[in-house]
Amino acid sequence: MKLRLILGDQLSLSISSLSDVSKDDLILMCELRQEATYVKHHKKKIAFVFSAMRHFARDLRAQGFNVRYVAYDDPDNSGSFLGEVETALDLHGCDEVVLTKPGEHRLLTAFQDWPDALSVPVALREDDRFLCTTEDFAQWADGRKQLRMEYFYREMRRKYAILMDVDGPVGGKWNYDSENRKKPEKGLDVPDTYRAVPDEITREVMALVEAQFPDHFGDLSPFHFAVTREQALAALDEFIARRLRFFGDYQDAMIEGEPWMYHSHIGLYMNCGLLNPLECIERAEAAFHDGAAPLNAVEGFIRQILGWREFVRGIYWLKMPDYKENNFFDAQRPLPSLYWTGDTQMNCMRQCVTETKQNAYAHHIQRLMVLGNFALLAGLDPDEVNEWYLLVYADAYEWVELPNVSGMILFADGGVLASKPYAASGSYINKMSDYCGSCAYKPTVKNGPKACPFNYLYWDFLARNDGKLRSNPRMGFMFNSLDRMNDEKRQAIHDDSRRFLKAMQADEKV
Ligand code: FAD
Ligand code: DLZ
Ligand code: SF4
Repeated sequence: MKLRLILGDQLSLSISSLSDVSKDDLILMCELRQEATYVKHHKKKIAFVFSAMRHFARDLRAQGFNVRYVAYDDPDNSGSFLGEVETALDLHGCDEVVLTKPGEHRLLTAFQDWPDALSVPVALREDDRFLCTTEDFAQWADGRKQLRMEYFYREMRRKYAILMDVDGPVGGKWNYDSENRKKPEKGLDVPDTYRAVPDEITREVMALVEAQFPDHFGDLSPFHFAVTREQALAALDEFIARRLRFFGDYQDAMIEGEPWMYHSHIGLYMNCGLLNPLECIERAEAAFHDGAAPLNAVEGFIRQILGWREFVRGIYWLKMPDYKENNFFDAQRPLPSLYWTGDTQMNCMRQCVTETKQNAYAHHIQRLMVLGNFALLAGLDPDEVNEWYLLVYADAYEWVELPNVSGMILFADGGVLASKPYAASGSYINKMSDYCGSCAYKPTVKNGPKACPFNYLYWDFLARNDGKLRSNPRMGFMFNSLDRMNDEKRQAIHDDSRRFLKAMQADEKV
């Protein structure tokens, strides 16, 4: 009889730890203080994970499996994986522990010590729910001077024969990003996100979360995430039917009051195991072949999953644990309170923080070009920014969060993931959103109290990091512009930035 441990983001029947499961084995699942509080996750994220875990356990039992499910408020709950495995071994006398490798390095190192700590053998299996193994990624990366997603993605397209013709990529191009920058239009009719009705299990979990985690960030209600595989598949189908066709056009667009836009909102389901990445890709590809969605939308969507998702995971496991220590710009400023309260005059930041608080979700361009861009320009401490991103989003696990934050937004890894920092001034946000119209600041004003802070902070960021960025060939154009500025202009940028950052650190409403 084997003890098979299933973690909260391993809710897949096809997971390697269950590949040879028998009805005599014991499947262990546990809601843990350690996992719910090592960062203070958003209330919706905890409710989502616990409810999805409880539904998964229910479905396993319905199929005749033995499940030991330890609820959060069980008086004997030890609060840790090791404690729960030891208790289960004592009570049930299993002769081996089987589990799939976790998605976070801190747990992998802890699990690797288990053979010494436990009296039975421990089988730690690969997580084969991803499309590129960590070994294959390491092999691909080996000997390359630069790791670039685009080249990795092309190999993945070939390997899985996705959107391929006999002589190359369908449509003749690998990447249709240049067609995916449509500005938001007034009166755009954006379909609502998928909304599941909470059942009794979810309602019980919500009461538990409210009682046990009252001081955690975020709104618990309304709760409408899918918590079963059937619901997650329905959410995927709804995306394919109603939003995929515009996914490409409006991929970078932001509209006030439209948190969901034409994105898929399935990342949290893939990351916890309710959906399999290949099935999501194949459904999108089928929609293209059926004429239900254009190539720029389908290729763009598939690139996010087959390209970016696999690429960031590869980088995480290739570079950890050192990756977490990276701080290329030596950024030290503490995370300002506006990331928790949304209390700021910058309308873009207010909208994105408020929506994050309400939904445990923000779409990619909000995470990257608003919240992330500000963190980069303001020189926020990578540890604090990473902690924030890891706890506020329902889809956040370190393997995917850390490379996006330290690599993509903060350039804290010095260019492992991206070839240059994604820094931008207010004109980018003004172009891609309608946020600036109702902002206290003006995106067209460059200096002074009415100027958009992104404008002067952008140049201040370049000036501050001149020594680290000037030699980057992709930054030459920007430094040429900086060099053409006269002393008066440079001084105004410097003074505005110091005034703004000082006020922000003093917790004034900036
Ligand atoms: P869509 O826009 O519909 O995209 C489809 C899918 O592609 C996503 O569900 C996701 O699985 C994948 N994808 C897209 N972009 C990325 C990316 N950059 N990295 C990895 N996968 C990607 N994604 C997470 O899953 N967890 C995180 O903790 C997370 N943190 C992020 C932090 C920052 C600073 C940034 C810039 C991005 C982060 N992302 C993260 C990536 C991306 O923003 C989310 O995957 C996406 O917003 C989830 O919403 P969606 O399902 O509607 O995605
Ligand atoms: C995110 C999360 C939370 C909030 N709670 C639990 C839990 O109580 N029990 C559990 O097994 N998993 C939980 N998870 C998911 C884990 O944190 C996740 O498995 C690791 O971070 C590895 O990716
Ligand atoms: Fe954001 Fe600047 Fe636009 Fe205000 S003016 S919404 S701060 S980009």
